[in-house]
Amino acid sequence: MNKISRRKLITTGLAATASVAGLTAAAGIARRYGLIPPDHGGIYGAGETLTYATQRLLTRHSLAREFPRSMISKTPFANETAPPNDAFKRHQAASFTDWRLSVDGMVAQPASLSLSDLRGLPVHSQITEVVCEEGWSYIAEWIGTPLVNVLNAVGILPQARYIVYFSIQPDWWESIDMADALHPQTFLTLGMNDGDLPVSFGGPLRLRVPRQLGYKSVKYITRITATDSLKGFGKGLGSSAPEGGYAWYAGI
Ligand SMILES: Nc1nc2c(c(=O)[nH]1)N[C@H]1C(S)=C(S)[C@@H](COP(=O)(O)O)O[C@H]1N2
Ligand SMILES: [Mo]
Repeated sequence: MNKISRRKLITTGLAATASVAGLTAAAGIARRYGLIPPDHGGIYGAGETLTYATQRLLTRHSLAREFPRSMISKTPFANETAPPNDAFKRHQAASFTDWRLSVDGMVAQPASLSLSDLRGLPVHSQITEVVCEEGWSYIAEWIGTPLVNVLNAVGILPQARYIVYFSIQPDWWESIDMADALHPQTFLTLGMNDGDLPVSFGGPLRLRVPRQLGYKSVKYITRITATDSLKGFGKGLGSSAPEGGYAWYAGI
């Protein structure tokens, strides 16, 4: 890309970013974005391409806002309160001892990790906000291991461009690009506010992606896979969100 077109891209993108902030405040961003197929430039709407590209040019390494402990929400809103299905209930009855996270795809060493395997990795915490596309949000402390630790442990291959992640709830699956997958705030989350992660908030295992809207933080994670293309997953739009009319990229 030459200098002028690059500058133009950044400037136009900044305007797009400003309007994205406004739309977030109006809690309509995801719907207004519509479909953003992640891996085919030709299908992107022009504005959506600019926004995603500019986010990645300017804020690839930016951090989601972290809050002081005093701002942790006293009554966080759990979007999901019932155990999701019978398979889940069986795991719950066994205190999640049989819960496994399969890690496969473009990795040198596919793995099947128990919760205690994950607890053996370096544990970090962050106080960040869950922002639902419907307009509500809450702040909590999330405790877990950065996803990058697992990706390093299994030897992520350089061709990998996306991490796709799946819930025990078959309708819930998402994907993120490597900028988010390797980002230090993207956590495989096992704890919340100094306790185990409650079922209502996605326990025993949730992927927290605090730089994006709440729906990217999928609960009850059982599998992650590394891939260079999202074509083979679902309808090929990158996740369940665009299949339901929401944006694949939901940066906040
Ligand atoms: N498996 C699963 N993950 C999910 C959801 C869900 O229903 N099932 N809801 C999503 C949506 S739309 C939001 S806004 C957040 C809500 O997180 P909370 O329940 O902690 O408030 O979880 C996301 N992850
Ligand atoms: Mo949501």
